[in-house]
Amino acid sequence: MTDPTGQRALARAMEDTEQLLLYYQPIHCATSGDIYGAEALLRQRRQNGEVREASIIPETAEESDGDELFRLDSMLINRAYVDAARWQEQFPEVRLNVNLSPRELQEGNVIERLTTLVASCGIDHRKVNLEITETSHIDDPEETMDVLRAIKEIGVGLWLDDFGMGFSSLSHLQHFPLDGIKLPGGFIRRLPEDERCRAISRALIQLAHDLGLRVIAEEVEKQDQLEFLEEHRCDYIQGFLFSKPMPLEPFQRTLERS
Ligand code: G
Ligand code: MN
Repeated sequence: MTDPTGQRALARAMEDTEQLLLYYQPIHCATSGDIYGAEALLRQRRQNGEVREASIIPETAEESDGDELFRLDSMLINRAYVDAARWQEQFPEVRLNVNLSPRELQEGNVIERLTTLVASCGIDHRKVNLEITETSHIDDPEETMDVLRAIKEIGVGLWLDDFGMGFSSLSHLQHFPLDGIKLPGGFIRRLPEDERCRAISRALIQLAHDLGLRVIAEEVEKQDQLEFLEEHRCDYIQGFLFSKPMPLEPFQRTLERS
């Protein structure tokens, strides 16, 4: 359902460059603790100056017509690429993880747009991972597969976000040309005490590895969660235990210190 008030707020926010911000949350290698990359996360500055998650904006954008969503996605991916080009001058191996709206796979000309971005900021496609959340918009008709294959061909990494929640499908693991999956906070939160969360996390890590994929655990907050994930050979860790999302400059300082 469309929400005209939300859409107006989104349109206003997109015009005001101070209002929508990108924060970066480090993703650490589970074995060495080194920074593997960072996920670009959308934040919104409220009228009182406070910076918070921009929760209504992505939803509003998902519900609005394609153009608005693509404009928002383009703007954010564009900014993230420019930021990553800056840190990669000094730390070329530190990846950028960006979230791509799954609607782009069906309606947007993603490849052209990614290629244009690369030409404008000089970042290497192989240093970028696209995170895609499976929503009702993802099907696996040939069209989506063709786009995913083309994305892989230019060298960009493909990850399924929040795997196991919502519209996740094992057939996507079977057919999509993926590099990895992200284990959602919904399973991590109750580790290690909850038996079902233990079983699900363990099985998903094992399944991913058997398929030759890697795993990033999200929202890791506690030492005993980290220990469980290490024990089960999870590849990468993201979450407050290591660090909160932060603006570009503190992220660069974090890289310099690491
Ligand atoms: O798109 P994705 O599902 O990856 O978004 C992750 C969200 O989770 C971000 O909005 C981020 O601020 C939030 N987040 C990141 N780390 C933690 C954490 O350790 N705990 C909690 N509760 N939230 C987190
Ligand atoms: Mn994500």
